[in-house]
Amino acid sequence: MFFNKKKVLFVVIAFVLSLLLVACGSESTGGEGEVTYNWKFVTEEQQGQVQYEYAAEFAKRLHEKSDGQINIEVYEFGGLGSEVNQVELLQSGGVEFAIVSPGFTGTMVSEGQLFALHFLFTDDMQLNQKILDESEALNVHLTEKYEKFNIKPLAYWTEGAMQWTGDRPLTTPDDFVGFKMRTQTSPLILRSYEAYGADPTELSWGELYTSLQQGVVQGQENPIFFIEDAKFHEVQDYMMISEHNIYVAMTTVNTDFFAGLPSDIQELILETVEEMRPVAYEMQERMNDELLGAIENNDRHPTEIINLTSEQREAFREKAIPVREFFINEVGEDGKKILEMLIAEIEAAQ
Ligand code: 6CS
Repeated sequence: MFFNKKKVLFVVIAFVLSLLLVACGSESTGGEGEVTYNWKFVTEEQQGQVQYEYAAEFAKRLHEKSDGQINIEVYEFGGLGSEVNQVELLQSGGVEFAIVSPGFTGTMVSEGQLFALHFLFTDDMQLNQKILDESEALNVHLTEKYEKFNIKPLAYWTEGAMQWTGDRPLTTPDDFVGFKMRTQTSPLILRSYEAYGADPTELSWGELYTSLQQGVVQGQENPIFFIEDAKFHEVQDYMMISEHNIYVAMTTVNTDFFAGLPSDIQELILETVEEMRPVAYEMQERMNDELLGAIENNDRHPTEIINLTSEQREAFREKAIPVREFFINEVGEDGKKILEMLIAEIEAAQ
């Protein structure tokens, strides 16, 4: 009962905030006739984490390039509701820009769920980023699917390889049998864990620390920087270097808003998106490296780090491959074509 009241309050606050934000977003004309733009950029992460730092750098560059004409306020996760609420805000124009994880759009853009497929990308992160940058399957065909929902992905980029944490070692698919795994909001992510025999539960990351601490869920997946910065390792005994997937984030803009901008302003935005590709890659690489060290050296909350062997990863891969068939059957012909094209692109890149 208490939980329900809290949830209702949360939704009401998010709704009121979104109305205020819609009212605030503006374009104004200064004394000498110059237009200034005031936009909002919401992220799913907090200060110091990759998405927030990306958005802050993006805002700074656009402000400088436009000689102060473009002002972007960056919002960290927490103030504007859950990750799913943030996607809704982007669609309605309550914010102009957002970093969105496809894992929170699975019930809307079903084709975007392909990022939930384990062992789809390669083990070479730099190559994976190149594929994300250049893929026609993603940058043309998947992008079209998002645009139907008023979301324009401007770039797909990685926040690093995904690792598992748990209250027990997870080294074989059998270890997942009955395991209460936290996931993002996407039917295919759930299916990927059911393929190992797990019992997955969708949750916002805002509730994850407490849920792990209280045993509501027993484990989760994320890049190392996020595990450390969100302190999940404090309430988990094991971290498996599983690299079963890559974490993909999308830089997105409201489609109608972008289409209504003058072409020179659109160009500035697109140019900045391009500049941010290597910046984002370096940011995640540095944070993942540094924070692995922080987990290793944390004596107060020791975490056993288990590197899965290639044989162990292969056992998971065998269980994960049939989930591709499930994706094809559930998502339909366009999703099948996008996935097949992406697989061909990944093979060609290797
Ligand atoms: O686990 C999650 O849901 C969160 N993980 C990352 C790396 N970024 C934001 C997201 O919501």
